[in-house]
Order: sequence, then C-alpha cells, then structure tokens
Amino acid sequence: CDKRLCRRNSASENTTESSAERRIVLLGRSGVGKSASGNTILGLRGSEQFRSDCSFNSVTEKSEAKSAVVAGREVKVIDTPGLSKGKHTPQHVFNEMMKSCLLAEEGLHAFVLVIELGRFEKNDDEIIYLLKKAFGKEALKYAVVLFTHGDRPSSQNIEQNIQANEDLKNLVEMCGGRYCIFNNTSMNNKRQVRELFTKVDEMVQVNGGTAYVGEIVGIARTIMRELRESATDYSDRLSTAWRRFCNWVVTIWVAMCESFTRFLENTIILARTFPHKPAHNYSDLSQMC
Ligand SMILES: Nc1nc2c(ncn2[C@@H]2O[C@H](COP(=O)(O)OP(=O)(O)OP(=O)(O)O)[C@@H](O)[C@H]2O)c(=O)[nH]1
Ligand SMILES: [Mg+2]
Repeated sequence: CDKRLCRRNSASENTTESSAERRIVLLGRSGVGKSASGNTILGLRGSEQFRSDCSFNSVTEKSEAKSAVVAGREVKVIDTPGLSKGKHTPQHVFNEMMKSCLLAEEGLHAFVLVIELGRFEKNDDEIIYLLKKAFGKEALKYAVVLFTHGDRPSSQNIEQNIQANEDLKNLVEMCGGRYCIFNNTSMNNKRQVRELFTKVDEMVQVNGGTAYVGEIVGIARTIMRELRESATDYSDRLSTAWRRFCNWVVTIWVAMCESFTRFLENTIILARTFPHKPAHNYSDLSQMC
C-alpha cells in the first residue's frame, strides 16, 4: 500500500488548545437536519442561515462554514452534504467531508453525526464508514451523535429506542455512548445547545484538551501554512492548495474503494451471518476515481 496512506491512521498529531474556540463538523445522511442543527447551534436567522429545507433532493451541495459567538465563545460549524439515494454519490460526500479540513485547518473538536429520531437507515451507518476512512479510527474519539426531531413523542424514551435497534446501538457505542437531542423547531431553546457543548467539552477534556488533527487535517494545515508564508498572489495560493489537497483525496479514495471492494466480497461470503449490507455498491465506484 501507499506508505503515506499506511501512516495515515496511525499518526494523529494533536495540537494543544490555546483558545476556547470550538470547531465542529456536521455529518449525516441527506435530510436528517444537519443544516437546521447548524442554524440552531449558531442561532442564525434569515439570510444568515445554512439553507435547510424539506425536499426529496439533497439541499446542501457543498461543505460550508459559518461562525458565531455562542455563550461567549467563538464557534465554527461546518455543514456538509449528506448521502442520498439519488443525488450525491458517496465520492462527492467523501470529498466534501475532506474539504471540511480546509475549512477548519486548526483541527476539529467534534464530528457530530446527525440522525433523524425514529428513522435510522443504512445511509446513517455508511457515514461512519466514510468518517473512519477519511479521518481514521481516532476520529471516533471526537464523535457525538445528535438526534434531531426532538419534538417527536419518541424523544421521551430515547434510551429505549437506541437499545431496541442493534445497528443504532452499535453506532452510538462507537461514538463512546455520547448523544444529544435537538428540537430544531425550537431554536430559542438554548439548553439543547448547551448540552451539546457540554458533551463536546467533555470529549475535548478526555482527549487531552486538544482538537482532532489526524493526518489529513495535518496535511490541509501544512499546505495552507506553507502557502500563507509564500509570496504568491492569494487566488494562486488557494488554487494551488486546492489542487494539492484534491490529489490527496483522490489517492485516499482509490485506496478506500479497494478496501471496500474487499470488504464487500467478504460480506457476500458471510451474507448469512452479516445481514446489514451497505446501501451503496462501492465496488463500482473505483471507476469514478
Ligand atoms: N420537526 C422538525 N423538523 C426538523 C428538525 N430538524 C430538521 N427538520 C426539518 O427537516 C428538513 C430537512 O432539514 P435539513 O436541515 O435541510 O437537512 P440536511 O440534513 O441539511 O439535508 P441535506 O442538506 O439535504 O443533506 C427541513 O424541513 C427541516 O426543517 C426537527 O428537529 N424537528
Ligand atoms: Mg443541509
């Protein structure tokens, strides 16, 4: 395998947090309420908001960062597009997940996996797969599940709901058992945002007071730093950074498709003992790289 890739998961260089700023990325399948949750977290109104809509098509196309001061501290939220049946391919979602590194080049404090309460689907599971491939297993130490639609009656017995669904239970366990509930129809409810940040702060503390800087985030950071120090024109710098970063993403994507193809082959052999098959056929995707 590519030596650079072999190092990827093992080398997770972390940085010591110098400020109380928090940078979080919202991940999840299309339509679960990522953008709406971003608006709730940042308290954004009107034209300032991430676009959030009820639609059969995916609404968010590209990763986008917005910032605001929340309870006295600077918070940056990166909203990403979600896996969907028709619109976005896993490769597009993966590329946009990686791009979130460029938007938070100093590292990420939390990967927030957004799930619609009462509607756990296969695409929810696959986000975990993409997350691990993009950022390494280490990223799970910084992952927290955020259930939306807290206005539904089932939010009253959330723990029972989690325990009743084996796949959901596994996913929450992979995220260290951390979860929160948001009712995005009640943006004035600041308690839910405080609860999320309590979880994020606990995670940061357990992780030695540091933000997550896996190898891919480190690469994005180095590229940006080198370019900032060079004397070239700003637009040249950005396009060079973008080209270099895309090369990395493509290399990782090829390796990931190969490993997933192997995984699928094993899954077919073990189909009886492993009934939960992924919704996307990743074996076809290597042709798209
Ligand atoms: N009732 C209710 N509706 C919600 C909640 N959160 C989100 N929604 C609605 O769910 C729909 C989808 O929300 P989005 O924020 O656009 O979902 P998304 O995950 O960003 O979707 P993509 O951008 O397509 O990936 C919108 O109509 C939201 O208003 C919630 O807590 N309660
Ligand atoms: Mg969205």
